[in-house]
Amino acid sequence: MGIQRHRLVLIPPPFQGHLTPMLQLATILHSRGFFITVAHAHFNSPDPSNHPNFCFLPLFYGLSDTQISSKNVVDITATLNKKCVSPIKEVLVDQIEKANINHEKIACVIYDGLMYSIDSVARELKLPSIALRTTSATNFLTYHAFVQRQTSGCLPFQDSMSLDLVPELEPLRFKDLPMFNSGDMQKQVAKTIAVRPSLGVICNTVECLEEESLYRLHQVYKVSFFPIGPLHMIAEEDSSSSSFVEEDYSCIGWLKNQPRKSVLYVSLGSIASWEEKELTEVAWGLANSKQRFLWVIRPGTISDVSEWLQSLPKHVREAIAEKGCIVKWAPQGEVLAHQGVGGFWSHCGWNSTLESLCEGVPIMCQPHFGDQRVNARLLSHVWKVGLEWSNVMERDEIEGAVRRLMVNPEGKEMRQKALKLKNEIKIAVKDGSSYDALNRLVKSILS
Ligand code: BUP
Repeated sequence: MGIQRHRLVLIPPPFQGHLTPMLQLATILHSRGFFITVAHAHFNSPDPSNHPNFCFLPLFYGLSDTQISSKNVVDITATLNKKCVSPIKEVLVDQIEKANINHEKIACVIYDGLMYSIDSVARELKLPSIALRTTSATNFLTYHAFVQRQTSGCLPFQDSMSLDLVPELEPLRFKDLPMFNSGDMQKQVAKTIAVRPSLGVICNTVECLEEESLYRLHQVYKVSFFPIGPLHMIAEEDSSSSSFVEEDYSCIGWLKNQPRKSVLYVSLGSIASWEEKELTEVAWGLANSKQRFLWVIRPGTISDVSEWLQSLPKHVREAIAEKGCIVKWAPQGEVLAHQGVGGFWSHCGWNSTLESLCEGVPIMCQPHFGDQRVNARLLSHVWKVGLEWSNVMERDEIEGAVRRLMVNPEGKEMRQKALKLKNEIKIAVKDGSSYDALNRLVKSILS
């Protein structure tokens, strides 16, 4: 009997912002007829009941969830890449044996771009491989530009304050680049771009958003690129959540009672946060702006939210009660799709950026680290749907920026542009560039 089924082994790293797109990719490829195995860190287990057709394999890397939440992504990534090789090899050997017994073929290993060391394991076992990049193509291009400068002896990207444009990455400025200032970080960047996965690279992006960057990446990287995003939108039909945190749906009920496009959704994603002093300024700024808002304050941001709320002056408390809704974790997809939402104050993580673009919601940009500054620059200067403001955490600055986005004509203009982009993305997904790239990808895995 010949091969009856094609199985894919997908390997995400233990970070929520990376696991979510990997599971979305798994969902998409499963709907194209592939059998799916997800090999994940043992403490970072998706709920199997949400994906009854997937085989989940917990891996023991010798790292704990507390180490992962220590926020030092560079160190964690380096350790992860050292520790994952042997358990992943074991899993893959086992999967190959099982596949032989079950008349299956391991058609491809799909690993997150952060887990570059998996590529050599796949090669050793003669398995085709693909890397999934969960950040923007433009961000990936900054890695290349950095390494190119290093190897050609040009001035490295070192001035994180400079407003000068980076010639090879316009309209990015030096200030917008991810920081590559530690030796360890530089090594990680070099390693991640050195691998050439045999079948190519999947990008969670859309051609109409990053055509130029995708073209340039293809030129320098010389492997196939598959811009099949936005993954969350293509995987939408399977609406099961991959979140580990319980979503608070009470805010959807609250949103129903708010006028159209009147609410600012405030969230810094799953890692970045404000300190207590800054939270107080945000509360004042939002209250003084007189706008409606839905605010995510994640557990751990502050020791006691009710106590902190009680410490605020009466008029701020009243404004929050009257115009605001605070939750610990929101069903973000539904929130952004809700007609009551007219703006998003965001840290500009790539997932949040795409989720907002797909719903035509303009963004008040407050990038914190990594690729978020690149995304913020794309939002404000390329797609022109992002508000660039001082990012100074003082109540008057905040009030001014909120009013610019929610009330002023410039916000309205951004909302119109965002709606236009939303439509372009919809077309790309339905029968345009993302649809074509997905077909190309499937063909390439099966060939
Ligand atoms: Br907070 C929050 N609900 O309340 P990013 C986040 N999310 O669904 P990251 C919720 O988490 P970086 C909440 O929809 C998005 O898919 C949100 O991913 C979801 O940022 C995800 O935006 C957050 O990529 O930082 O992972 O916090 O990716 O920049 O390292």
